[in-house]
Amino acid sequence: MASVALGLGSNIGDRVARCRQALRELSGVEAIRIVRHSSWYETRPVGHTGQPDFVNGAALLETMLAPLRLLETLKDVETRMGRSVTWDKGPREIDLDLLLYDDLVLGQPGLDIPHPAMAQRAFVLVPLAEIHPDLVHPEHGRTVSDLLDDLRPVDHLVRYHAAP
Ligand code: PH2
Ligand code: MG
Ligand code: MG
Repeated sequence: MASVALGLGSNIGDRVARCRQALRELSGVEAIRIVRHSSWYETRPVGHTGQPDFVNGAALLETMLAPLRLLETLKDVETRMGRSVTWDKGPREIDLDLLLYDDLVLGQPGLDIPHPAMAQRAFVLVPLAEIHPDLVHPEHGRTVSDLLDDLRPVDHLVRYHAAP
């Protein structure tokens, strides 16, 4: 059984409903258990700023699926939920990102674990710190809470409030 941190995001349509729906879909998968999830945070887009605000959250899962199988399952749910192709890092109905998988460090085409740049993204770290502040990033050897503290003075790009 592996412990997984998942990042969720949406910036098209009813964003909170889509994130909740994604968790329902995942909990319907036999080999996945949702342990807990964060509040939903409204965040300004990072990167391509000319797109709608996101709702972001994080969840902890337990799974019997190997990393690549889990990735396929996440893609399946994204597709089933009608994710359309816009442009790279552009607006999306739902984005399910595999952030951490136990303490695995893996780099292969199409799958990097830990998720690249998660340590620099407050829209990932704030929700993750809410549900598991002591989780250790295996490359940085630092907890989510410490990574977030490192980020705070420089990150002015994202604003947060727990979405209703
Ligand atoms: N995802 C991106 C690019 N930019 N910005 C915010 N606030 N939230 C996201 O989930 C996000 C983003 C690409 O996956
Ligand atoms: Mg993403
Ligand atoms: Mg993604």
